[in-house]
Amino acid sequence: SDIPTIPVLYKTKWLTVVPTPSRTPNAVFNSKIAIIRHDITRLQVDSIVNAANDSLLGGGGVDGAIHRAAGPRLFDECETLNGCDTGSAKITNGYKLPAKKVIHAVGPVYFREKGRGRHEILLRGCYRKSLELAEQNGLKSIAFSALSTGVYGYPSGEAADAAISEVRNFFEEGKGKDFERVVFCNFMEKDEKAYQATMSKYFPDA
Ligand code: AR6
Repeated sequence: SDIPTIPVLYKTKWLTVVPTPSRTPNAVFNSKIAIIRHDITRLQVDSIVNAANDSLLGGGGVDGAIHRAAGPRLFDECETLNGCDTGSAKITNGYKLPAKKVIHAVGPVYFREKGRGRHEILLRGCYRKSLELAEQNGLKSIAFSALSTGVYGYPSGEAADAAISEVRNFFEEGKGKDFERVVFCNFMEKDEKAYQATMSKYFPDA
């Protein structure tokens, strides 16, 4: 496996919170958002978001890592779901993972959907549906993998912009009031940098 084994960290230690802003409306959201670089399978949160494909039957990348860490009962549950549309998500148990639930989101294949002008709508749909599922299931923390930015070829910067702004929109609509933490969990330094560069645009520090 190319995935290093990293021990579960204490919640207070793995969080990197962006600096507290001075404007009140942002301060409300600011403490709820975090960017980290870590193996998502090691996070002790209510839900992690998998970058799945429309079969929901596993694959490589973060999907493979999640299935390996969760054990075979995750595959058994996924088999009952009849796949999932691109731009949407479905929820399962977490089994052997430290996370309680897995939200399996199907991001767009960048170059295929860009040609149809749908790449961003579909990626935003994944974030939106995942947030809705977490809220509907009473989950208070959600950690997203960087959906579509691996083999599906979505550029990190563009993906970070869609992801972070969709979370901000969700909060602006008065949703997710019970959320304690929304985490963007990156694996590669380039993705972490893209998220850090984009965060202040939607969760400003000013
Ligand atoms: N923890 C967190 N992030 C990870 C991990 C990990 N353990 N491993 C990889 N990443 P990808 P996609 C990051 O390719 O582009 C699968 O075969 C990785 O660095 O996993 O949405 C599915 O079954 C990247 O930033 O997903 C689908 O067929 C991000 O996870 C297809 O790949 C997503 O990369 C989905 O492609």
